Amino acid sequence: MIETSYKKRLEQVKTFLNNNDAKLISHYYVDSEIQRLTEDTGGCVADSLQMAKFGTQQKEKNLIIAGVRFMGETAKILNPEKNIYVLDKDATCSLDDSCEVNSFKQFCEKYPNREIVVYANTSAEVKAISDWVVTSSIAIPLVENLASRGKKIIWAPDKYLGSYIQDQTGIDMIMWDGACIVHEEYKTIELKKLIEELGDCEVLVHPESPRSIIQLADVVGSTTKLINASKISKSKNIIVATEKGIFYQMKKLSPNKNFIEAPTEGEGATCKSCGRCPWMHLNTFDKLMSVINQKNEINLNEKTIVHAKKSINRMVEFEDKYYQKNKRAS
Ligand code: CIZ
Repeated sequence: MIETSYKKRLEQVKTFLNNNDAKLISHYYVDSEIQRLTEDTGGCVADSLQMAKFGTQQKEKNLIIAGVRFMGETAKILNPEKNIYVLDKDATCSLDDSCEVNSFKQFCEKYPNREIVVYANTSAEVKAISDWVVTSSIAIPLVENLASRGKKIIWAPDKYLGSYIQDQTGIDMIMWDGACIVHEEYKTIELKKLIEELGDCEVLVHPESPRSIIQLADVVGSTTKLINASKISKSKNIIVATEKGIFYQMKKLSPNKNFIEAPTEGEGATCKSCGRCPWMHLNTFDKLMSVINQKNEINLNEKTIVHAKKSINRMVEFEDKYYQKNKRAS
């Protein structure tokens, strides 16, 4: 029954995308049905950088981004000639929201001799006043490279990812005070108890989590790194501390493993947070089927695109060189 209704929806989406010269691109954190529809229509499910890169290689005029607003903006910055649509413009991100461009500009002006490095989870305007954009997949090598050249940095907006980068690279860092509302919820004592209870288990943690959670991890890394780690892990039980949309990819790769959410409910808590991003949840089938309209289109001014593109492209070039070098070395 479920498969029949999925097949029906898949046909509807295929027809819709064909009729509108459109491609669907989704993040690992959206609901499994949207991820599946994306894969089955020749789109791409990935992290924010790979989503944007995939967009640059498509012939379709319209790109539909299932994720949150900054992902749509990044797609627009890298594909200004295309029409970019998001399923819901209210799908934001607590990190992006914490870093309003004028306040951030004033903050940066206090430290004129520092490189400004911002996480991908920021607005196009914040990216436009920054020197570098990084995703969690490339943050450590890129910042290590800056440190080796004697640079000091301003980091925004995620204080937890920032302190993880600082711990790993030793770089001198001034930090913005932002956090992801999902990752901030993981509970240390409860995670320790769960690890003890399970015995044979592996703990995968995204570095947007607090340091005390990272300290309990077997693997720390970006969404892509955690998915790969879940695949090669020898453990039957995998505890995952990141948005649960990612379980879809992990289960697909390892159907016989148990994937367990890291606890978000503290001792004596009267309510439980769900380890789910409320904005990623806004990406639904119904919204997909009516996405192509002005209300959902991402528009950015040209100056913002030009400046933001410069700092994104610096990361992309760094990433390409970094992986080429490491492939040669391996
Ligand atoms: O850059 C991304 O897609 C995010 C938000 C996380 C990650 O680790 O990939």
